[in-house]
Amino acid sequence: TNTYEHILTSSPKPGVGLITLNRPKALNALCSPLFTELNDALSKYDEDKSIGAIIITGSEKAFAAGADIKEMAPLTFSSAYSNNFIAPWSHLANSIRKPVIAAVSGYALGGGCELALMCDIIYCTSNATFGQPEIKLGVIPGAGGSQRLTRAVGKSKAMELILTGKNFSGKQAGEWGVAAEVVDGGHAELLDVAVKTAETIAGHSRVATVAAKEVVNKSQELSLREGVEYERRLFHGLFGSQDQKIGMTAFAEKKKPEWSHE
Ligand code: CO8
Repeated sequence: TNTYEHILTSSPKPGVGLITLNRPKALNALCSPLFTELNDALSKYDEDKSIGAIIITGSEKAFAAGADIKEMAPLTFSSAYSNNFIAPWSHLANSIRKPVIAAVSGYALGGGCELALMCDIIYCTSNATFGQPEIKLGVIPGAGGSQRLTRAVGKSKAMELILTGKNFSGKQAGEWGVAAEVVDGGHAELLDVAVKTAETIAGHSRVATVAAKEVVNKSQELSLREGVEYERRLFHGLFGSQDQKIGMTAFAEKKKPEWSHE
């Protein structure tokens, strides 16, 4: 039901948009056409009023084995700089307002790891393989890895990972707080957990959900005092939504809220 070449889209449950990276011959290496499609699918789900949460996943073998090395190999500084190579990857982090869950099994290396780190919640299997191996290719992470991984695991571990290029396991990702949960089992079990969480999120008020994502993300950018003030302003703002009245009235009446998403 879609016209994409490198990704699949579906809705496994009401309110849930699932994007599956599907370039198996290259272990879902993130070539530019794949990213164009991913951005398009993300934008469509973000605009779709029936969708409340989005999942990005890959296959059992690979979430994504990185940016496409064969595409990058001949790049020059001038062309990378002039064409702002990799900049379109920021669409997910900068413009998508609904919550996005990464469900990672197999390889999440380089740009694949960075893609997962751009998502709001990461779930993985214990034998998922994360890493920033760019140093082994003579470059460095280019899609936010040095910043987001460092915020996720702290400076010393991030330095070690980025300077050695060594991988870390899904189990470690869980222990270090990179992943919210390490799911027992394989890709199917992982996807079940991701879909359940996405369903839970999609069952909440869309207005509140977008606000919640926005304020948590502000914690990564602002000082504590600015962040707390930002949160309070948005909290105040939500008293202007219909869903605040619906949610609090339903609680008092011991009913399930029927959100207007307004
Ligand atoms: N790009 C292009 N093709 C790839 C990539 C990739 N990242 N990863 C795998 N492939 C291809 C292989 O070339 C191979 O193709 P073919 O069959 O035509 O030879 C096919 O996928 C299957 O791969 P393997 O045969 O290598 O599979 P294995 O199971 O033996 O190994 C690995 C799996 C360990 C994942 C191995 O494929 C590998 O090491 N891949 C590269 C991992 C990597 O280095 N990723 C980081 C890339 S750099 C990056 O992401 C930078 C992101 C930010 C961009 C900033 C730029 C400025």
